[in-house]
Amino acid sequence: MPLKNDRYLRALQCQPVDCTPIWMMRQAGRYLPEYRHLRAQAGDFMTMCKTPELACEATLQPIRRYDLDAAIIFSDILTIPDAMGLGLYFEQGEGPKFKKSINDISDIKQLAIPDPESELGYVMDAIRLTKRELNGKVPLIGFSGSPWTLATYMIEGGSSKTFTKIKKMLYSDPLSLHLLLDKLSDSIALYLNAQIQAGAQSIMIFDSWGGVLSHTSYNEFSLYYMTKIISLLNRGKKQNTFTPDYVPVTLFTKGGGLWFEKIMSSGCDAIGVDWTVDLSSLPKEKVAIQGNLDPTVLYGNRHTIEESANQVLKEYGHYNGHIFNLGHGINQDTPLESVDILINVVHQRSKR
Ligand code: 1CP
Repeated sequence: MPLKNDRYLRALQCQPVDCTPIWMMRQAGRYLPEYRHLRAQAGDFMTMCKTPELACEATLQPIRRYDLDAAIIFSDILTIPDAMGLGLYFEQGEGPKFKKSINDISDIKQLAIPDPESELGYVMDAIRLTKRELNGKVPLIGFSGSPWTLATYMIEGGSSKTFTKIKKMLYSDPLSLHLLLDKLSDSIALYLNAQIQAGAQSIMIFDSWGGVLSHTSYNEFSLYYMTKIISLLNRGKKQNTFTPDYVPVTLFTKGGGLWFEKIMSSGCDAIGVDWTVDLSSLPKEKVAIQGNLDPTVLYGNRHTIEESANQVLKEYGHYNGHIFNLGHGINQDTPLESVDILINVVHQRSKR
């Protein structure tokens, strides 16, 4: 069915838009009372991910409440390691954890590449259902974590602040780490192509922890594999005019602002940037740019939110190819009205 609102897809192709599109990373989540209610009914987070009706409902919640220009399928980046047999679970008030973690080459050799339609079929079912329910209101984004970011959770056994175990492997046994990243890249390419096949209209790769690498390790252990994945995706053909069926890829390395030029060489269509980057310093209209308001600005009053959003628009708003977003996920204690204020100011002040 034709899209009623395609400004997000147009901006991703650096085509002119009526105003700047906006969506927010983690827009489906705990800051929404209706999400907390749904989550309490479901019992646990993975039940939500694995039940297409619940995942669809969580995806639609922010779209009903706010004038957002894109929906992102409700799921998690850790579905792949879970399907590889590591046993993902969440403990009350804590981050993700794995029952089994990856310690050495023998653990890595045992990992199988999941078949997306059977082992991760719940994600494809959620995409198909959500596409039907959206009925063309806004485009649907599919996503995956980057190989490096998934490997951090698999080797650390969960979230980390220091990344000691994976860095120990990187410097003492790099060949083993490369084997893991290679298997993850194959798994991710299959997974993302299945999401495209199921109806995802754009793809986002979250390299949330790429920024903890040195600049040389970033090339070798993160960007290299994301580039490979991008080359394997069935995106269709990009043309000089807006192509509604083309599936653009956004690459987001948190903390990767200094590496913008080399991220461009990955072949991605858009680059996500965090709030440390001055958008006016970036190359113009060569690749689309997603970002980059500090999510904590949303704790400020109306004036602060409007001025901060305006600053971002001043830095890049005159060029084609800007998707307004936060520089990272929205915080769970964000006031609901702040989100409305932000969306309205972005749409109004960016009118062409
Ligand atoms: O208690 C709960 O209800 C769980 C909280 C939660 C939610 C709402 C988790 C656990 N994941 C999600 C959904 C989610 N995760 C989405 C849904 C779509 C949307 O954006 O609205 C997406 C895209 C993700 C992606 C994700 N998961 C990332 C990449 C983006 C980022 O923020 O950097 C990462 C790193 C994860 C791992 C993860 N899953 C959940 C949490 C709390 C975390 C972060 C843990 C950590 O900080 O290490």
